Amino acid sequence: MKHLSLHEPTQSLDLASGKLVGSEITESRRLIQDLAGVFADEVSRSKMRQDQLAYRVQVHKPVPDGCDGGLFFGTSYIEAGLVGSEYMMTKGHFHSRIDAAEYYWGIAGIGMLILMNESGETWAEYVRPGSLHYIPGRVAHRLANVSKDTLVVGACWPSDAGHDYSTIAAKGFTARLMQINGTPTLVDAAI
Ligand code: S6P
Ligand code: ZN
Repeated sequence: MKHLSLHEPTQSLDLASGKLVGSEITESRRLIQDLAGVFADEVSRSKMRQDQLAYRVQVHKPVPDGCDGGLFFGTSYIEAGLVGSEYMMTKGHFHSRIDAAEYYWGIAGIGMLILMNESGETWAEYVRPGSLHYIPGRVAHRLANVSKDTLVVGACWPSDAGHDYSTIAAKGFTARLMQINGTPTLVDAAI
């Protein structure tokens, strides 16, 4: 009987760290060994410690994957560092329901949100604590850490969005975020 009852929430979000605690929260990890073929310099990646953490993602899933009308809420933690000259980054994806949009916001560290439309145009925007990013449908997205601290980014997306990793695995993004003379620079991937 819920009528007139008062409840404590069953999960919490630490606003400073992005940490999610409570029920229905999962955490997944991507190690360097999980990112074969993701970076331009595969030789450098293969020489790194393969069990090194690249990034982890906490997600609050109050409804099942694919549920129509629900929302998921997550925090991504991307480690600092370079693979060759390329900043540590997520795999990146389109959503399987390609029209599904997503919000990102910066919590800690400094990074770049790398975006690519279906025509293959790639651009990026800085992610800083407090920055807010609307990712429209039909735009692939990945996060790169350009700071010396862990990049922490919040996200909210539809529970029926899904992840299409295969398009990126096959074609990649058309530009890569490289450290050139100490500065993040988007470089045409074809060059
Ligand atoms: C989900 C959302 C994020 C990413 C996370 C890891 O739609 O965009 O939670 O899943 O940043 O990136 P990726 O590309 O490995 O899923
Ligand atoms: Zn997404």
